[in-house]
Amino acid sequence: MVGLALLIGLLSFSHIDQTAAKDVGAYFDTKNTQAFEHDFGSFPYKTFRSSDLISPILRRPNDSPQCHDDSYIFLTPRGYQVPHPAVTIMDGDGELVWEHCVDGQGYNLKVQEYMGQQVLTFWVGNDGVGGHGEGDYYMVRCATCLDCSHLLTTRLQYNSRYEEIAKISALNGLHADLHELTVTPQGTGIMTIYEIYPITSPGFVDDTDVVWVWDCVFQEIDIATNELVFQWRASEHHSLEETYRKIGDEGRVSNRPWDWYHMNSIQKDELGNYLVSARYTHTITYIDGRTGAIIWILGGKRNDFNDLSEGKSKATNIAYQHFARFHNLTEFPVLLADEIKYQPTKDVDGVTKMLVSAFDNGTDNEGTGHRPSRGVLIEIKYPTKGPSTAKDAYTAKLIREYIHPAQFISSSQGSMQILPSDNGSDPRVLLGYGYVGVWTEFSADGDVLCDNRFSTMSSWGTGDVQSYRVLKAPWKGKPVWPPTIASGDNGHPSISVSWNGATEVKSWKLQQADESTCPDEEWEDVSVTNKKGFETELDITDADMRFVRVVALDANGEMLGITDSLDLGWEMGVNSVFERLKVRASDPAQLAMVSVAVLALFVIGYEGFRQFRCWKEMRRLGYAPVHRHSHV
Ligand SMILES: *[C@@H]1O[C@H](CO)[C@@H](O)[C@H](O)[C@H]1NC(C)=O
Ligand SMILES: *[C@@H]1O[C@H](CO)[C@@H](O)[C@H](O)[C@H]1NC(C)=O
Ligand SMILES: CC(=O)N[C@H]1CO[C@H](CO)[C@@H](O)[C@@H]1O
Repeated sequence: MVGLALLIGLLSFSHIDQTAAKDVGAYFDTKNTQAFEHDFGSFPYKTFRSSDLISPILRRPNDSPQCHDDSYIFLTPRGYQVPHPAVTIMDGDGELVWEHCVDGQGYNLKVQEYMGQQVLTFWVGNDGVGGHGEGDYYMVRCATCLDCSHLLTTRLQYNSRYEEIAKISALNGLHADLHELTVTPQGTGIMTIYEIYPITSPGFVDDTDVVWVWDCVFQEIDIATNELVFQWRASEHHSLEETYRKIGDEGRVSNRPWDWYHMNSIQKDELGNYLVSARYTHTITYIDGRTGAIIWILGGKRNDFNDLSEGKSKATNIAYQHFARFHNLTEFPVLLADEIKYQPTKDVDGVTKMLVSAFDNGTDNEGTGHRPSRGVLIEIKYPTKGPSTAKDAYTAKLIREYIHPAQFISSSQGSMQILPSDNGSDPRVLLGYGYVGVWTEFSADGDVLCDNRFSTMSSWGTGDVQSYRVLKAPWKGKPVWPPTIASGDNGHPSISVSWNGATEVKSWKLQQADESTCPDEEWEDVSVTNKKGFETELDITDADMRFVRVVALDANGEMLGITDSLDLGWEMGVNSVFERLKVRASDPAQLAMVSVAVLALFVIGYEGFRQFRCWKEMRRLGYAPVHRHSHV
């Protein structure tokens, strides 16, 4: 894997100038398609003055007001041309909100609810172990915590606001994989795990009795107590014959395991059962939460569903799919209005009807077909109480497929999220294209509403710029660290201010003082500027004292945080003193006082300088120690 990456790196060395990521500078016009596609490598990005973070630049060939709600975008840009992998939040305008650079690779940034609180979770670790990862999940809280006493357990360090509250690791000596961590309302976390595992299967390949596989396990862990609640192992329920991935020369020895299943998503439903997606068996499997037994399988060689889809596109031919999720029919009140009339609830007369969504069919090295990647919305019907042999007891029907107009194939990763509507209309559908640095929002009917590209078209399919998933959610971030400032000069003196992670800042108030250590009441207000993007530039023409700082204000004008003070230099300080002298000098008495003060200062200064010279001379001559010894 690493070797391959190196090889690709070497091969692409000759044209590295075109593909390398480049800074677009402070005044890039994001509507300049030509420049975006050709002038800044495959990952055009922006740098800042007040922060050393970098922000992806978005090109948006389609943009509709419908996508602009109060939600934020959660992604994890990485790839051969991304300068450093980072978990990233952007706002609806494509402006950076939070970026956290990780040590290793970062995947799977999500907003989840833990113990009634909105938290961020993401994975950090080594993803170079064969298409999956070995690492840990981190949980970070952002909003102000009202009652956190329940988090004060030994394993959860109590911390507020963008600080780690839990590190969630796999148990039994295993490592958490990057594909999934689902936090449940019961305070458990369910994660994917890959383990090298011997499977006794004489004659399966060559003359060996044992096939070494990357087996897939999921563990459900109580986050507060770190106890294992449930564990499930793929090879105990699916057979090796179900895979579509050829064994090649793998599987004979333990250090060359065969990646036969490749679990990539898990959801637990309100009945306590699990929905699991696996790439190489092309299966979405519904699993009994008590026994681990398979209830049904959608797709793959053991598919239980009779495909009722009309037309060429089918429901049960999913392949290499990701991010399988259940939905109630009522989530699509308009699209499924007729269905809902007959099936207003999930179960009617012992028959369950649900929707399953998934990001479907990226190619793979050995893939042959070239159907474009798509999001699928599938309606399934199955007997609520378990196995039935009745005809059409299990049916599946493709309700909608969502295909990007560029019809590209994302050969790995990807996500499909249903964005709930709060006004009775159908939800929107968000596809993150994984291996291709694009995310797109569709209407429920399949029309593209907004297309967001953080990589150039020429880099699609190269792995230069990727994000495992791209998700959208409301979020409130109130960092514990202060906002930061830096000075600069773009023709006129200015300072820039930003606050990594803060979502509630509406404006910035510039203040000034003669001393950096002034108590708060001695800082004078200079001006207020509305926040504009990640970094806002403040004009300081009106500032005339030596030190400035910036106060972050929320929509009500309440203070959220203050930067450190910035020294504009002694020149500004002297100017400011002279300004004041000029004003006061109009009064003869004050003029006399000031003159005396200046004279006194001069005398003290001169005396100090003389003393200093004496001391230095003494040291040079070696007299100083005598003075010290005289006390003995
Ligand atoms: C609901 O809100 C969306 C925008 O988010 C808008 O396009 C749609 O027309 C609204 N529908 C109704 C029924 O108000
Ligand atoms: C579907 O609706 C039921 C209530 O009828 C609810 O308990 C369940 O969580 C919903 N499922 C999903 C996937 O939203
Ligand atoms: C590119 C790719 O993975 N194509 C597959 C998509 O799914 C169809 C149906 O299962 C396969 O035939 C293709 O090979």
